[in-house]
Amino acid sequence: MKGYDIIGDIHGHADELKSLLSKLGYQHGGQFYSHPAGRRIVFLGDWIDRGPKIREVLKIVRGMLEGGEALAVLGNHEVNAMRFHSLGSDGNPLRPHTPKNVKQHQATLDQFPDVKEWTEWIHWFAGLPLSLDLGGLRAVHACWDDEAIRELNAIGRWEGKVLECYSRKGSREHETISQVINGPEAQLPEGFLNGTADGTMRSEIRVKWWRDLNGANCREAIFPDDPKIPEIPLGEVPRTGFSPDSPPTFFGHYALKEAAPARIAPNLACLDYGTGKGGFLCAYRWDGESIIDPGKFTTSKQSEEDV
Ligand SMILES: [Mn+2]
Repeated sequence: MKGYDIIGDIHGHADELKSLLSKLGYQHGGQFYSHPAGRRIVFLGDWIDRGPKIREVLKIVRGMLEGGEALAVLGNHEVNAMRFHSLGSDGNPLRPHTPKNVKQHQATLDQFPDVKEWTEWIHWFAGLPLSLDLGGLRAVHACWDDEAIRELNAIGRWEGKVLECYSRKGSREHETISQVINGPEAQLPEGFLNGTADGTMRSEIRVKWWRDLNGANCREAIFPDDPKIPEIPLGEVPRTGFSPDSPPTFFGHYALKEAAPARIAPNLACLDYGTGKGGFLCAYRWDGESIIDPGKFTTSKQSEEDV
């Protein structure tokens, strides 16, 4: 079996991506990166926004996909971009151009002043999946939920009104797609707010969707861990659907702050260590094992800090 190297959120950090690819043994053959032993990359989405070299990241990812050297799932940032640049039946953008939404997308808007070029990238996003089940290995941007993944297959890609339906909270499309690309969230009780990494205050928390959250309090449920969150009961327990006997499952999205990568469970690892937020890019080198090996993470960090 040929191995896969799974890479977490990149957010426009092409230099870190190139350094990670070369550490993993990939070489640029003129058109795209490939591995001499036939290994392939699985990209976990969130290639755009924030960083300085978004076009270069997209070209590397797309080149490898089109060359057959990689597979990929979309992240919430790509899906948000599709909505930002699409109009609904009422003539308004599916993702409203509020100051908060513009700010989140600003680096991409600045780096792609040519609407025609950007529209072409959006069309490319629309052809990519939201989850991958390769048998011995699964990949998703934020959350693996067996039922949501089944439902995704029934909903299909973005043909017809899927993107517009997804933009309506409460719709079947929103419940399903958001579960997979944003992950489940829980409401904090009245009066509590949660300060996120980008400085906004939210009344929701992201949760540990791989465990049974019945009976858990907010401190136990929140992911990543945050000692500032009080040990108050979870209001409504968010929907989850990760089987403990799943094959190795990899996700990104959560911008972990740990200094070194680690698995969450023998069959589960998050590969987003906050590139561009003071963190680093992270990959896992998978060779068919059913137990994630803590020694097989590779990062974009310089050698003395290597794991
Ligand atoms: Mn994300």
